[in-house]
Amino acid sequence: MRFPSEPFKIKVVEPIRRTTREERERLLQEAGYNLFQVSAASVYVDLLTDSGTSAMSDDQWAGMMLGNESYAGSKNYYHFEEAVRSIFGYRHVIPTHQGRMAENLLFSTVVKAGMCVPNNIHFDTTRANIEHQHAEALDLVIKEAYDPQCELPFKGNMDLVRLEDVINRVGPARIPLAMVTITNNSAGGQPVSMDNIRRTRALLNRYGIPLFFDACRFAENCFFIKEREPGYTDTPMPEIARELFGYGDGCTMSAKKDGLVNIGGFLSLNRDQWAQDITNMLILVEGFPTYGGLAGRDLEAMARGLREVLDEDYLRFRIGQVRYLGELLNNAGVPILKPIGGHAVYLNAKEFVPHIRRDEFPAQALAVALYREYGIRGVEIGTVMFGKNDTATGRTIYPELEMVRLAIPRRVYTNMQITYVAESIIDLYRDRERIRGLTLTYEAPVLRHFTARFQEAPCATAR
Ligand code: P61
Repeated sequence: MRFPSEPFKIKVVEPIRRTTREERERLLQEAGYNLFQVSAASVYVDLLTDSGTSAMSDDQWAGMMLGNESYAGSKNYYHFEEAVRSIFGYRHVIPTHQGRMAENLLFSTVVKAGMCVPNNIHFDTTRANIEHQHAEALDLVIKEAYDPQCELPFKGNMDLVRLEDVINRVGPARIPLAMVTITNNSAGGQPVSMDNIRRTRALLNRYGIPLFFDACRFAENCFFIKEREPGYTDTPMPEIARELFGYGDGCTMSAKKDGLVNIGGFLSLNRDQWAQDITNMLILVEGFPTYGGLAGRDLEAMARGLREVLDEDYLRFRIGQVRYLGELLNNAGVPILKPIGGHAVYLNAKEFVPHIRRDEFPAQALAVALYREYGIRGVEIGTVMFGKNDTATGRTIYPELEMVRLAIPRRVYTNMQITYVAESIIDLYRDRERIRGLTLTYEAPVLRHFTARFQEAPCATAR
C-alpha cells in the first residue's frame, strides 16, 4: 500500500475552530505578519512544527499517572535511563527539558572560543548555542542538498571531502567534536545513510575527533535507511538504531520530535569526564540529575515514547502521511523540495512566488498568505530564519534555500485534514501572483524569526 492508513484510532479529540478571512487579516496585522505571534486558537491546521505537538498514546498517558515525583532517584528516571541505554547504547543519560538545553550543556562544557564544530547542517538552536561560545558552526552537507530538484535517497549526507578539508585547515585540536543531524531538518528533513555515517566515523577516527548525533528525528532516519539502503530491508528498527548510534560517542536529543512527547530531551554520551562536567552544569541550571528540568511523569512518557516510535507500522504511516501531502502537491505542479522528507513538506518559495524579491522575504510572504487565505500555519525556513546581516558591508547574506515548511505533527491530523491542506495550497498556487512581499520593521539580535515584525509591501514588486 502506497499510503498506509492510520495504525491507531482516536480516543480523545480537541475541537479546532475555523476563522474568517477578515479575522485572520486583523490577526496578521496585530502579529506584525509573524506567525509565531498568532494565537494557536486562531489556526485551523497548525503545521508550524512537529516539535512537542505529537499526540501521546494511551500507554504514555497511563505512564503519566505512574509518575513518582521524588526529588532524587525517581523510578521513572530509571525507566527512562534504561530506554535510552537500550536504544542509543551510551553510558551516561542526562535528562533535560528540551533539545536546546542538551546542546547548551554540551557546547558550554566542551566548546571554547575560536573552536569550530562541523555538522551536515546545524539547526538554528545548535548554531546559536555554538556561536554563543564564540565558536564557529560549519555546515558541510553534500552540495546536492541545496538543489531542491535533485532527488537523492540520502540528501542529508555529510560531504566527507569538505569535512577532511576543514579538519586540515582548522586542525583537529580546534574541533572538539563533529555532529551529524538525523534527519537533516534545515535542508528538508533528508536522511543520512548508514554508509555515510560509517565513513564519517572512520574519517574522524583518523584525527581523534568525537562524533555526536543531533538525534531529534532518529527513528525517521532509521526508517529511511531500512527503506532505501541496501542490506537493511529485513533489519528490525532497534537494530538499525543500535548500529547507527554505535558509530557515535553521544547524542543530543529533543524528545519533542521522535520521543513522541510534548516536552523533554536528553544528552547521552560515553565520555566520563564530559559527563561529569555536564552533570555539574545541569545541577546549576536545570535540576538534579534524575529529573533534569522535568517531572517524573514526563520521564515516564518519554521512556515509553522512545520505544513506541520505533514501531514499524507507526513509521510506515508517519512517513507515508508526509509523502501523501507531498505527492498531492507535486502532482499538481506545486514546487516542493524533493525528495519528500521525513517530517515535513517544504514549499520552494523561490519558484512559488518568483515575483517577490529576496529582500522582501518570499517564504515569509508565502507563509503569511497561506494563513490569511486558509487558516493553515507553516513556518518560514529562509531569509528570516537564516539570513544574516554582514556588519562589514551592511548587506544581507542570503541562505541557499527559501522555503515554507509544513511540518506534520505526529499522530495528530487525519488524512482528510492533510487533503484539505493540499487542496488549499494548490488553490493558492493558482492565485500566486497576488501574494505580496514584506519589509522588516523589527528584528532581535538572535533567533530573530520568533519576534520579528513586518509590513506588507504595497503591491507585488517585479524582480
Ligand atoms: C522545529 F523555529 N526543532 O523543527 P528543542 N535540533 C533539531 C531541531 O529540529 C530542533 C532542535 C535541535 C524545531 C523546534 C524549533 O527556531 C526554532 O527541543 C534538528 O526545540 O530545543 C528543534 O530542540 C532544538 C522551531 C526550534 C524553531 C527552534 O520546529
